[in-house]
This record gives sequence, C-alpha cells and structure tokens, in this order.
Amino acid sequence: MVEIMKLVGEKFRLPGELYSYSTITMGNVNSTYKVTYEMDGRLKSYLFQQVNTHAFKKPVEIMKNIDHVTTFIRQKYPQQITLHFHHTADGANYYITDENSFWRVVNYVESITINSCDDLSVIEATGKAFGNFQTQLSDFDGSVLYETIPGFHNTKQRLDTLFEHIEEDPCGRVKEVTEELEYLSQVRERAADLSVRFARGEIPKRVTHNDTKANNVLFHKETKEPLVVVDLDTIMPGMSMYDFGDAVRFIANAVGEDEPDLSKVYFDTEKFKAFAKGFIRETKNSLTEIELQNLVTASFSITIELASRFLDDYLVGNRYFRCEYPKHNLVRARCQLKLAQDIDKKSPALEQIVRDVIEQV
Ligand code: GN1
Ligand code: MG
Repeated sequence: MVEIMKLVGEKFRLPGELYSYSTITMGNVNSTYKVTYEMDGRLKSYLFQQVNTHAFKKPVEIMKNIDHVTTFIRQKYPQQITLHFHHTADGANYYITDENSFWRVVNYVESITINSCDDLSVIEATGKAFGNFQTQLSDFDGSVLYETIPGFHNTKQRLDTLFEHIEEDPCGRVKEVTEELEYLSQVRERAADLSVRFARGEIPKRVTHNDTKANNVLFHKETKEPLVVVDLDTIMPGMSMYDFGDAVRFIANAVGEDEPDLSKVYFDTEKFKAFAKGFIRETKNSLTEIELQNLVTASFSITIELASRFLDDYLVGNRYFRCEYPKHNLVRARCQLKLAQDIDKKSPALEQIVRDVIEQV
C-alpha cells in the first residue's frame, strides 16, 4: 500500500516526504486514506481517495462535475471553505494507475464529522448546511452536469431492479427474505410515486447533493459550526426533498444505519424537527408548495429505496456496497425497512411538525 501512496503523491506533485497514512473507514463505496507529508519539519495532510469504478462507471465525468461545482462555489463565495483537488502534471484532477485504479487527492480539512448525534443544535446545523448547499447551487446550470450514476435516485427503477433480481435469485437467497419482500411489494407503488412524478416533470428539477448523510458535513472542532459539505460524487439534477429525506433517514434514526438489533431502531421525531428547522429555514423561499408538502413522503420513499438497494446487493452477492461481514447488506436492509415502517407510522405527526416549522422559521 505504501508504494501506491508514494506513486499517487508523486503523480500529484505533493511536496515533501510521505510521513504517515491511515485508512478512513467512513463511506460505503470509495476507499479513503488520510495521508500526511513532511516538509522542512512541517506536516501537511491530504485525503487520497480511490474511486470505486464498479459504482462509478465513468469516474472522469465525476471529476468534471466536481470541478464545475467547486469552481462555481469558490467564485460565488470566495470566503467559504471549498474542497481543493490537486492536479497532475497533465492538468487532470485524477490519476489512473497502470492497474486501472482511479485516484484523486484533496486537501485535508481539519474538522470533525458526525455519525450519530444527540445534540439537537448540531442536527439543526446539519440541516442548515445541506439546505444552504442547495440554495447556493440554485442558480448553477445543472445541464452541464453528467449523470454520474444514471437513475441514482429513481426509486421506481431501484425497486424494479430488485424485483427482477428476485425472479433470477442468482445466489439462492430469496428464501431468507420473504417477509421483507412481502412488505416491499405492499409499499412499492407508494414509495416509487415521487420518482415517477419527477420523471413526468411534475416536480422541480434542482441541483442536489444526493448523498446527504450527516458525515458528509465537516464541522469545526471547537465551535461545531458546519465548515463545508463534502462527497460531491453524486451531485446531479434531482429532487430537493430527497436530499432532505436521505439526511433525516440517517440522522433521525435512533441508531446506526446497520443496527442488527431492530428493537433499537426508531425514527426520532425531535431529531427530525431539529433537522427540518435548519433545512427549511435555508430553503423555504426557493422550494415550491409540492416540495414542502412532500418532505415526509420523500423521507419514507428514500428509506425504502435504500432498503431495496441494500437488499438487492445482498441477493446478487454483495457487489456494490463494502461489507464488513457476509450478511451486512441484509442487516442494513432490515434496519432501513424497520425505519421506513416507523416513519410511515409517525407520518401524521411528522407532517404536523413540517407545517409548524414552515410557520415558525
Ligand atoms: C453510499 O459511500 P457513501 O457512504 O458516501 C451510497 C449512498 C448510500 C450510502 C448508505 C454512490 O454512500 O447512496 O445512501 O452509501 N453512495 C453511492 O450508507 O452509492
Ligand atoms: Mg457518498
């Protein structure tokens, strides 16, 4: 591994000597390392990231998207921290090794990230960060962006794919998940509804982040203020309310998204409210009625979508998401299903919270 780190550092012309490196275990798709260089007795850290080209078939297009978006933000808000990607001698912001592995290097931002959080003010700040990110990009021309993963949040298509794989049952695992599939069949149409309406042009197309897990916001170590939104791989035209939904799916779950003990999994309405306050305050003026009215439905839909993606990956043999143990994707899927059921059950209360928040902020 040290050899590849050295090679990548050389290609990106990083000054000094490789001092240390460690794996950052966050993220279920790409592989990330914190790499530190020493020059004249001073240390400087970078993130080296190997992009998963099974998930991202056209990684060069991702890097072009990221370049467009970070340049836009840097020009519009020069004072703001943005991600700084390094370039090779050829002027590319990526490097492909002879073995075809795809690398990029970005400055390390001294910060903390949040995986689980009980502090409602930090949750509200996370909502503010993602809402603000969307508002900042509201006048960015989305037509220049490549669709890095086609149909990424097309819930209907995700569910269709799952049900096709159920027919094929390539690993003989369908028999383990009959209860889960029964539930998914029941809610299939309802969960797919927003994505169908989006495809018909009934819901505004915005430039969205599409992976709004709380740990994609970097926070200041002491002040706990959000510094910058990261993981720009899936920035594409999409639905605003799915960014909201994906975020609460993660942050308002009482436990982690791969909790095996389902009795601990529930949707925390106070956390939901805190996030909604931060997000809606930032986006209220730009969101339309149909978007504000569907924030809860979107939270349910994207939770079902992710459950079906995890389950699908389990059924086809864990090819997409990085797994720590063989049934990891099954555990993740069950956790998301339990969460979706709880969102559904609490939806009248959640709808009321959204209405109150819109009034208050
Ligand atoms: C993946 O790799 P990470 O953690 O940033 C996935 C998201 C899922 C998430 C679930 C490109 O994100 O869509 O919501 O796992 N990203 C991609 O943890 O598939
Ligand atoms: Mg991601």
